[in-house]
Amino acid sequence: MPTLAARPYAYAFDPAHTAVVLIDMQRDFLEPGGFGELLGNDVRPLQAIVPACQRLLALARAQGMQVLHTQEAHDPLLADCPPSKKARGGLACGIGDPGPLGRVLVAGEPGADFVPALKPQPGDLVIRKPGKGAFHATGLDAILHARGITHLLIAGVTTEVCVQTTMREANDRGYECLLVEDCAASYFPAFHAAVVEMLVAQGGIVGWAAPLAALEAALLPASA
Ligand code: C5J
Repeated sequence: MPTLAARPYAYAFDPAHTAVVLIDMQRDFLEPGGFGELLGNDVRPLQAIVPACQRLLALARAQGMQVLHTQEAHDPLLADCPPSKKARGGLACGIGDPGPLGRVLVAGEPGADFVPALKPQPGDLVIRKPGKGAFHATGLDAILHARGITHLLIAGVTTEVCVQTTMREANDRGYECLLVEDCAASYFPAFHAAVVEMLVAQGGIVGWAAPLAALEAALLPASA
């Protein structure tokens, strides 16, 4: 069974029972004019992880691991968007409003789509989610159970919001989770670093963390 050097200790996983979960790599979070920038953020730290995420997905597909993308987006009527979420931030152009990338965070709009370099490919799964955690109000748990997935390699944006929330939800449901730390990013690099520390603290209270190179070394020993 592949075992990779991780924190707080080695992480063993069977690729046949492992999914790579790529969180919310959407134009609304990574591109100028999207929800992230409308909230006042600099999107460049998120754009910087795209090449590493491409490598992660290529590795996963080559090893026969399930790839799963999440997408934070609401239905056009915002029936799945709590008024509290829409109101948060007091934005002049917020969720559901017409913005530079179409209606903000609405399914089917340009901003809700994945960045071109990380579009889902045949065989990948896509989970649309209305919340920050990918298990909230979705069929994700049932889908993973049906495929016999027990281990999750988690990546995407943002580390302290949707990535961390999803990893905590998964941990509570019994999944063995590893954050691929250089395939995740925050608008606030200090938040990213702090989250990595808190996930692996106390003996891995939420799970493991390792860089992509450690995963590559475990799966492609010649690259080590
Ligand atoms: C946020 C996310 N930050 N994908 N969403 O609203 O982290």
